[in-house]
Amino acid sequence: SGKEKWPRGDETVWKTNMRGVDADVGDITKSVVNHVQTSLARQAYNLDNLGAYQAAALSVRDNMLVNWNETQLHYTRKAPKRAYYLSLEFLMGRTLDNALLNLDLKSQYKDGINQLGFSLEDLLEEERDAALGNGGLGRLAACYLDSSASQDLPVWGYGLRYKYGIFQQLISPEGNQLEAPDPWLDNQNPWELPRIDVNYEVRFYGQSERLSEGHGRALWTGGQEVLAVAYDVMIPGCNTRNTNNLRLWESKPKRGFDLNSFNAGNYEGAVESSNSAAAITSVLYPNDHTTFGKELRLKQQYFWTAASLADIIRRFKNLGKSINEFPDYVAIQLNDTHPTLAIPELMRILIDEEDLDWNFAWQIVTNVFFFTNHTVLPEALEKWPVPLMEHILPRHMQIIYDIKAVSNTNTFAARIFLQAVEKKFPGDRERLARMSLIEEGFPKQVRMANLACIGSRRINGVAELHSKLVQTTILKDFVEFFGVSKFGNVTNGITPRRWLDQCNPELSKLISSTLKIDKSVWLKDLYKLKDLVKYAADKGFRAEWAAIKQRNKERLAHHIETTLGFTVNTNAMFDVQIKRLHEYKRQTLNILGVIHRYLELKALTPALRKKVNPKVVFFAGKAAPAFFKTIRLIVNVARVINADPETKDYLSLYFLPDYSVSLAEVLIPASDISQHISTAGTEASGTSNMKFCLNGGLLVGTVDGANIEIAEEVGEENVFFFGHLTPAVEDLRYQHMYHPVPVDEACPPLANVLNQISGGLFGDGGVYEPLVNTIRQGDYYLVTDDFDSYIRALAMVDEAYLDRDEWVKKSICTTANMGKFSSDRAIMDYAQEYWNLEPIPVGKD
Ligand code: CRA
Repeated sequence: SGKEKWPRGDETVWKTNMRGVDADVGDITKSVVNHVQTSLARQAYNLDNLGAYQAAALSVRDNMLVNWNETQLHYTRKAPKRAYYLSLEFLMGRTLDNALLNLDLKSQYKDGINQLGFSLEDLLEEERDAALGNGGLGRLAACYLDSSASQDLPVWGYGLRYKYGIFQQLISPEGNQLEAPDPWLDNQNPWELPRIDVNYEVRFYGQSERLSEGHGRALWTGGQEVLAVAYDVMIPGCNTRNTNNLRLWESKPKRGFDLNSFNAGNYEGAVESSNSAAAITSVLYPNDHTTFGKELRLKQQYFWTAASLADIIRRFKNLGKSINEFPDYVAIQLNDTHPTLAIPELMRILIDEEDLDWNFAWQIVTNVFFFTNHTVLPEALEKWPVPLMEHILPRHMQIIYDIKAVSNTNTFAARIFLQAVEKKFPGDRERLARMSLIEEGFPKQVRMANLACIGSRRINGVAELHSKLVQTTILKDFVEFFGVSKFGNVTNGITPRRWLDQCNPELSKLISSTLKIDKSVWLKDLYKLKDLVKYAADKGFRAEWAAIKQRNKERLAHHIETTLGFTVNTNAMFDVQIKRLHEYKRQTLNILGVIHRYLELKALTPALRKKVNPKVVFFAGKAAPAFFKTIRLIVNVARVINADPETKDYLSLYFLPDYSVSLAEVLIPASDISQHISTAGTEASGTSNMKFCLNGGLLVGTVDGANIEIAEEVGEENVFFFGHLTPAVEDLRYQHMYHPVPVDEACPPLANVLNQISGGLFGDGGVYEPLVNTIRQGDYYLVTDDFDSYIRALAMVDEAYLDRDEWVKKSICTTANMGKFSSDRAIMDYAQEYWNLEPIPVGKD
């Protein structure tokens, strides 16, 4: 078509019209009303909050789109190295408030929405959470996107557009968890841009025929082909025009339906294949720390990695570079082992489609990928049965066997193969078996962590202790083989935009006015909070600080009153544990502690009771079936103690159903104390611990995960540590196994609590026998061993809380020293130490 002139038509007409909504209120109301009339086809007289929210969201989206387009154009022109964050989960929560704050348009929209007769606060409540994740791993991915955009880094996320996110949790009156689907897209999602023009075909099943001897090309044909269609979600940076992209794939049938069946009158048969294609992205698996080896899950993983890689390669090819420069332009971060199939998939593309030599392809692959491990719990290490892999991905199974077994003496390639291991550790057969990509057994299984490890350039854990444990336990053999420099640590972080400015606006304002710097500065350089320390001595400042905490507690109480109908005592200390339920996180320890406190209160005289520090304990979190009983116990303990007239003013307990990002945003700023009480060595990092501390809540915790680094930063005197340390845990487990001591001897107060449960104080004791028995027998997570020290730590919390001045000082010093835990620091660490990425600010050159 020759040389076309771009833009077509009159360039100045284009240029003067290419802009977002102006920041003045008049322009904003005009744009919102315009969306009401045109995009929504509604009118002023029948507009409800939902409609007004949608129109406001579309108007804000217009603004983001201008920046988003400009950013993509800028990145294309500058052609920098880019990083791609592959995560099966992105727990984004709501977008409107975050977008308004990052774009610095909140006050203008507030006024504009007011002029139209609505309140922005109400509209914000209309938005449904994008809950495409289970917990920490998915929320971390969301924080990292915010930090990448805010620091002008050319990073895109790739994930799946699940039709149903994490299930909605309901709690029955008996205390059972009930699950309902989360049809989050039912109201339409103004934050996504369907890209019907961006789509790829992804193959499953079929046959793979080797075209040459050895490990050369193969031809993979037949089977099922499914279409991956892109949906883009804009990620606005804070105080910058850089707006990055999160690309989520939806599965669609390649052909709408089978015309032959349709013509033959078989209407159901005609849509069958289309249903199976659509099923791939229909639902997020609600598994946290477990794998269940489901065929559909494997299909999700491959569908997503194949589409993402095809897209990444297409973008790279547009640069006109040769394929051996791929690692100079592309870094791919594997968020846990879920995207590990990207490793054999890139091998397949390079060998079968680009016709590269095996070793050369492997060299490219091992320079592109980076792998983050998020847990050392064995039940979370992914393995796929070889027969299943062979069936669904026959070509990839060949490649995995090639990686495992290829006998090539090329020095680069050889060092990764079993022969090389054998050479380095001759005769060490057990080591060979441990390091193999294939675990022997019936059936044989592919070990995804080993594959991720062998195929990546660098590997990291998510907190100092965790990274050390990764290197000395699950990946020890690989450290000894590759050398320790391939392994690193990037301690997790959280975005202070959402987790301070957005969820705690009053505290944010107080910080800015006290430090006399604009929030856009300290929100992007969180170490600036350090200067707050000197105000801890200022009585007036402390009073303001405490008053904000009090108002946040009242905000939470109001939320609970309106949603659940309970009246919460806001004069009490608020003690919060919110996270997925899991045995290792020890919600049991917490609830047993609550019961212990209740029994102690009951034993006091009314006069003595009056001296007790009143406390309200909050729990929230979703559970897998194995942990339903813990919720049931919490709910039934709440039922009993909240109704006890003797004690209810001193101790009450709430289990808040359907924990979500949005609920966390109300709970976290309201906490006086929060609990992070995993058995030492089990919680890789934790990130809610950081959120509480950033909001001036103090921490009760074990010496585990990022708790340790938080204490290093804020000072151990401001943290309530308890429990056995990591090195003791193995020994204690060994003792339990070979020299068991009954709970009655090991810890009489705990035995008393367990007996009360079994005796029926909280309803039928038999219901709780399985739960109670995990502690009476085996006690793998050491509840008994840590109980006394836990109770003592809580007593110290009570004592510290009595001296309110000192408490507020601790609270201030905690917030002030949280600079390290900004996800900006974490993502910069990845950019510099792993990806080799530079910021590419838009509009600054
Ligand atoms: N559950 C860890 O357990 C960690 C996050 C993010 C987890 C947390 O301690 O903070 O990852 N691990 O790094 C995980 O998902 C598969 O492993 C988590 O979210």
